[in-house]
Amino acid sequence: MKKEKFIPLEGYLEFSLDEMKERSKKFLSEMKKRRSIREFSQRSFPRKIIENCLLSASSAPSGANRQPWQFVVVSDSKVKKEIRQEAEKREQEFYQNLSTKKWVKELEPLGTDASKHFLEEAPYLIAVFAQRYTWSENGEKQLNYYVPESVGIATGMLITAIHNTGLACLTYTPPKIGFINQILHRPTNERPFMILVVGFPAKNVLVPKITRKNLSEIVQFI
Ligand code: IYR
Repeated sequence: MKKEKFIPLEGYLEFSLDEMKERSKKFLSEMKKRRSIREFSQRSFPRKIIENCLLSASSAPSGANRQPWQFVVVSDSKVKKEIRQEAEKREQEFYQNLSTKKWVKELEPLGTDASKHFLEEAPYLIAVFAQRYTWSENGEKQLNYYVPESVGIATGMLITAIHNTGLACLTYTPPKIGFINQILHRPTNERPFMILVVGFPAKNVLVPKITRKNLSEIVQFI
């Protein structure tokens, strides 16, 4: 190990076991309040808040520390409209298509349909891209590692940061998502991962009555 390339672990804080219990409980109660919403207020907020959330996301671990994520933040109403139009075209096909009939049926409890008005109403859309490969400084093609895992973790951290900030979001994955590259002029090494719709909840917004799995359903201790 080349020790000169290492630095002391700074910023790590050890808590007492009681404090740890308390902190984990408090964080859980905060996270339990996170819900995906589909009705946004049109009220905007400073871009700096989004920038901080993105930097939190970018602190995620990644394969070989390649940080294979790229974000495009859209607040321009013309671009949002274009994304909505293209997404709704594909959603109409999805909701009418016989091959997706069973899938559409299973979505009924969520109350979703082909209308994606939130894409124009929310103040910010964050398009998340996964870089399958990048170019090194000398122009060599470099494969990235564990790309979906890395981008998935970063996106989860972004959602957590957004929630912690006091905003709400929706993880939106339009069918045949490739059109996002054309609209946002992203290169072909970037695979669109999802769109995060970010903003304040609309007044009196309703959310589906869903439950979360309990501990015994999601974990085994061995
Ligand atoms: N993209 C569609 C369908 C959809 C799919 C899943 I999986 C969801 O959890 C919700 C919706 C839509 O957004 O309506």
